[in-house]
Amino acid sequence: MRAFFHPDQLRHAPALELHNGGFTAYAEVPARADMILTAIGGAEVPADRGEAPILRVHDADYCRFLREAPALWQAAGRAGEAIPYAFPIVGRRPLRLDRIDALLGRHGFDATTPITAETWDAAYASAQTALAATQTVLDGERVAFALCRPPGHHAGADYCGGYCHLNVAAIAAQAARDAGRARVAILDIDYHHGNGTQDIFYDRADVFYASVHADPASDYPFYWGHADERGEGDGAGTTLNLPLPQGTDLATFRAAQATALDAITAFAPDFLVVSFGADTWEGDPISRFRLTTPDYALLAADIAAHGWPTAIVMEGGYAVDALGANVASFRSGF
Ligand code: OKS
Ligand code: ZN
Repeated sequence: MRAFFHPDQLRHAPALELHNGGFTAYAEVPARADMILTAIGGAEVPADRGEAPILRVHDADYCRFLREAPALWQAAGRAGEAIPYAFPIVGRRPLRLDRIDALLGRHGFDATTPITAETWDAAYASAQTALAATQTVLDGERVAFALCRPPGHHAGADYCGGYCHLNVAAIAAQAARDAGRARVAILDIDYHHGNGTQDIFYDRADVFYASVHADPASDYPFYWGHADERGEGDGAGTTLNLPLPQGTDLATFRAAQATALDAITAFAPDFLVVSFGADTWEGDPISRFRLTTPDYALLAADIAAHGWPTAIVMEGGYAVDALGANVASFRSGF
């Protein structure tokens, strides 16, 4: 299976995140990518397809914000990485916002996703990696792997959060649509709900979003991912959320994934994007499912059995020493 990765993706490396009332070491570290690269024997550098496919998903103002926030932060006299602290909880009126702190709260939904001077370039490269894998599959390969980091599924059209800035799965799905694939499905099997991906396609009938994840009653991102969120307008019925309790093991996870695959089968996609997170692993430091390394090959084989042309994009997974083996196991199942 061809794999893609750009070295610029390593440049996003915040030191700290605000979590549980204090600063802790940032969990989404560049070493995650190094471990995966070593385990899978390297990856190809993606071509640069420019900003246009990113702007098919994200607002231009938001992309400008990601590029300019570090300089505005510095101009305000701040050291370190840009982190929000005030959020527009009552609606988001189209106010003209100049103050960096207002912009950070407007375009972010948590304090755990710092923006550094390197963030835009790394997120841009991560998006190019997703686009390269997508193009490989559009050109006829059965499956391809995008070693995306920073990850993407918490990022919406105009907001970041959950270590995500550009929604690589959504960018891949939209690129497949723009290449003429009429019906695209996204299967999200990261531990966390992909709220950004859901939001981006919530009112669209042409992109189906199915997610298996930890119940938002107990886990981040808390405000999305409940079973009653099913899409709206033209997209009514094209969102499927399957929340599961902490402690979930292979049997329960596999059954939920089968339910998602049945729904995707009924949708009859001509392209699939898999948002793959290895934070469902039993030893993940921030998650509470109990999948084992060999389980990933079984889950992947269940997906592969459907035969859909598939681009896999990497999302979470924070047990750095186990990450390479878990990704290798998932790839082997295809
Ligand atoms: C920990 C709380 C934030 C969790 C972010 C989850 C990132 C992830 N500071 N999403 O799939 O893995
Ligand atoms: Zn996750």
